[in-house]
Amino acid sequence: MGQMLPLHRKRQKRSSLNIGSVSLEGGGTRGSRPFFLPYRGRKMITLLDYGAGNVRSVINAIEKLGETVKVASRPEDVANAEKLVFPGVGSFGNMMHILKGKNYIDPLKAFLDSGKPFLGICLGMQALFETSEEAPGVEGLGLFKGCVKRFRIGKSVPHIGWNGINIKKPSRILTGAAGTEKFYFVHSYYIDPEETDVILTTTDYDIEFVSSVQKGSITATQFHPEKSGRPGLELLKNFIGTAGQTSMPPSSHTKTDLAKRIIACLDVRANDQGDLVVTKGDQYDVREQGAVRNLGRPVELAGRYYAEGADEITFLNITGFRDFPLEDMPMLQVLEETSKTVFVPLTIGGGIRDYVDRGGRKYTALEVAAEYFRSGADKISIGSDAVLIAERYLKVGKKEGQSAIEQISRVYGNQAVVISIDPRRIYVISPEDTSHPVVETSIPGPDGEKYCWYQCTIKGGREGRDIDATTLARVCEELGAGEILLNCIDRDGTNAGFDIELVNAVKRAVSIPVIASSGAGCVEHFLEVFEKTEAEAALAAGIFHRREIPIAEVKAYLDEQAVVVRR
Ligand code: 1PR
Repeated sequence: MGQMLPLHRKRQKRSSLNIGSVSLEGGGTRGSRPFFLPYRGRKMITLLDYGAGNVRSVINAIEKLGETVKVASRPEDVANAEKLVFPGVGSFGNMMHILKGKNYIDPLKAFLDSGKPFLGICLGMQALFETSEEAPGVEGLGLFKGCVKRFRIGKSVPHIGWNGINIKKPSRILTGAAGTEKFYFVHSYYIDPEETDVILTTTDYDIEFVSSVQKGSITATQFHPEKSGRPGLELLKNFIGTAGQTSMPPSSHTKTDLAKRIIACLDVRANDQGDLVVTKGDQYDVREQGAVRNLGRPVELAGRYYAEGADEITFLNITGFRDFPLEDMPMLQVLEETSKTVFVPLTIGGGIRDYVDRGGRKYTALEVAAEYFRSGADKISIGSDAVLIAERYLKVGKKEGQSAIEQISRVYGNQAVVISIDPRRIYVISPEDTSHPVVETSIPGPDGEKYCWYQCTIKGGREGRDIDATTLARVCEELGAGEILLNCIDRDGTNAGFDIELVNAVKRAVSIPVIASSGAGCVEHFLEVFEKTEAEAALAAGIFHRREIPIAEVKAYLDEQAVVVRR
């Protein structure tokens, strides 16, 4: 677990596909003012990477601010650091196990005692506490008294998305902040400090939990500044620099709300000319007059959506089910390039499963995922393989611990594993006509059928399987998935609105967040999905690619209708 997988050392071959060049300032400018000027003469930032996740984004964010990052590869690097950033990823037990195994514990404790600047992010903050419910019996660094607890709340867990902060004391790290910004969170556990004077901010998600702490030169946040767009980069800038006084931002929430996320999705594949393009299907058919629809270049489009306010960007390699994603690596390049300039979460899907290459070398899904995380992905999404995994689980009747879902979630955490479901409606006259759970539908079938079940498909909708979407979602949650990306073949590309009945059926089956996808055609469709379902996010592709409705307009409309969004 958490081992440095050998694959990345072998990555020399670059893609022969043209991914398009980029020069992006997405999110990096407001008006004409470039807000990230290089910080000269600063002390180099040391980043502790214990090899279990996406630290690329933190490095990219710091480099975007003009600073140089040295990645600690030995305990001495931590001991000699001037400023240390510790982005934790994965699980508490795994993290402490690796830190111990690599002899980082003592130098880390010494650094924390030294009075030199330290920034812990997410698990890197939880590590500072004594214990965690995530790994009973495993000792944390114990700098702060208190423990890390699991959310036991009436809302979906993990807590994923953009939420605000209630600021509890003055600090330098929030210099320049208005106090009303939202930051990106993704976690199932939260800290419970015994000493209340260390609390810098709290956040509300059914309960009020501590979302950052500060003591002397030590700052640590549950949210991810490197994934929080402009306010996150401002916070990192304050950590890196020395400017700014200890002060309170002009305003602060008294109670915060998790925003409904608007996600832009880029279905990516090679066209007949060998260019990697963003395409878009109508009910998964991406060809128009025989040619693959070309709606733009992946990196450029991702940059545009970041600048326009997308809360998250999803790339789906739609031919991943038949190609080996690591043989020719265009998607890895797309991720690497995108994550240099796009500071919101990136999800990548397509082809995440075990492989045997032409030379007979075996690759596990975990290795494929590891390569994506190293290239800048925050979450991976599993489509076809999840269906086969669930079918096997139902057949065997127990967890075997070997599936892609189990392996990847064990190393990278549940929140990093998204299940992309591609269902289509199968109409029946009565519930007795099928063994699958049915929905009584307000949209009758072609022969007036009043019931339907949602059949899962694999290979981009080409093959229907004998399992329904609600069962798939439930089983995948049990195996360790942290989120569901719920497509709908019937609605994909139709502009007819989300399939509300489908979203409700799946949402009822799971306690993890659900992203409603497919069919968005106007701003009212986003309102409908948030009013009529409990979906945490809505994803769209066609309307954004074709510039029919900008993301900002969707958000402005939702805001007017009192739906909480990040603006
Ligand atoms: O099966 O693990 O290799 O993953 C393949 C992934 O590629 C799956 O997540 C699957 O959903 C996706 N995929 C495969 N073939 C297609 C296709 O279109 N031919 N795209 C495809 C799925 C659906 C959505 C789309 C929304 C919103 N795309 O992601 O973006 O439906 O569209 P809209 O707003 O225009 O209606 P694996």
